[in-house]
Amino acid sequence: MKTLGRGISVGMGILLIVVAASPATGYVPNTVDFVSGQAVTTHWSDADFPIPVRVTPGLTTDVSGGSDRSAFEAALATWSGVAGSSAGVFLEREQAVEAGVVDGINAVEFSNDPSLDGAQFVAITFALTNSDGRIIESDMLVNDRGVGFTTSAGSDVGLDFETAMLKEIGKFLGLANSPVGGFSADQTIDETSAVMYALARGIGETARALRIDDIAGMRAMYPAPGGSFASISGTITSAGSPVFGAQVVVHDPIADVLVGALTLPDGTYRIDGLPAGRYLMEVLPFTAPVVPAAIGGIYARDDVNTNFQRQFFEVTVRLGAGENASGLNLEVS
Ligand SMILES: [Ca+2]
Ligand SMILES: [Ca+2]
Repeated sequence: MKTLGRGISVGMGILLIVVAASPATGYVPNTVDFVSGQAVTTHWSDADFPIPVRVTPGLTTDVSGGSDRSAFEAALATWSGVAGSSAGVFLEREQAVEAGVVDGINAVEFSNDPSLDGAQFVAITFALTNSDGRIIESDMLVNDRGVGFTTSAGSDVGLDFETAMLKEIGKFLGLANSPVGGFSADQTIDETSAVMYALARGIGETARALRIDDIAGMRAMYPAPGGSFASISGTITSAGSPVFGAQVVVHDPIADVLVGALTLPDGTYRIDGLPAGRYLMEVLPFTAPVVPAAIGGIYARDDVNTNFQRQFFEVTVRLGAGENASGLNLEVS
C-alpha cells in the first residue's frame, strides 16, 4: 500500500497536495499552480458526486452517544444542499481507516495518536490529484488528540464539532481558506464571516450554516446544470502591472451579499456564483491577521503583492441572472 507523505509529490503526473487547516476572511478555490495563464485548482469531477467518505468508528472520542455522527452528517448535508451546485458528499460507513493512504477510500480518520502531541492543526486534508488538479482520492486526518470537541452549542469547553467539520469538509471539496471575514467588537469572529474564513472559530463560536461566500464558491466550482448565476471578472493592476494576490470583494448591501476572490499571478480575477443584484467593489491587500500563507497554494509564494492601499470603487455593477460582467479592470496604488 502506498503511503502519502505530507507535501511530497508522487511522480508520473500525480501531484499530492496537502491542505493544512490553518488556525484560522471571497471564496478561494485551492489553487496549487498557474500554468499558461490558467489556474490549476484541486477539484472533484462532477461525475464523482456524491462522494462517499468512511470515518473512524465513533468519530471523536470527546463525544459519546452519537451526536458527533449526527453533527458530521449535518455538515455533509449542508455542503451537499447548496442550491445551484452539484456538489455532494455522504457518510458511507464507519470503519477503521487511515488517512494519507492511497487505498481507494476517502478516509476521515479521527486520531488520538501520541505523535500528534504538539500538532497545531484541527485537521489536515490530503488530496491525491492528477496533473490538472482533479482529485482522485482525498483523506482527512482530524487531530482528536490535540483538539477537544463538543456538540453542545455555546459550550465553553471545546470546539464546536459541527462548525469545525463544516470548514474541513469545505477543504475536502476543494476550497481553500477565504479572506472574507472579520471580527466583532468583542474580538470574536463576525457572524457574517465565511465558514471558510482563514481564521478558525474558537471555543464558544459556532458557524453551522454556510455564508454566501461559501455558497458562491460551490456554485462556481461545481455549478448545477441549468444554473443562472452571474459573474464579475477583470484585472487588477498597479502602475500598469498586474497585482497578484489582491482581494477583490463585491457587496450588495441591500441583499446583504458579500463575496470575494483573489487575483491570479496575471492580475486576473473572476467571481462566479453571484445572484442577480447591484454590486459595489472593493480591492484590498492581505493584511494581518490573514496572511497569504494562511490561504496556501500559490498564495503561499513570496511574490504576492501587499504593497497597495485598500480601495473602494464607485463601480456599480448591475447583474441580471446568468450575466457576466467582464473587463472590470481596476487600478490600485
Ligand atoms: Ca485513502
Ligand atoms: Ca479530542
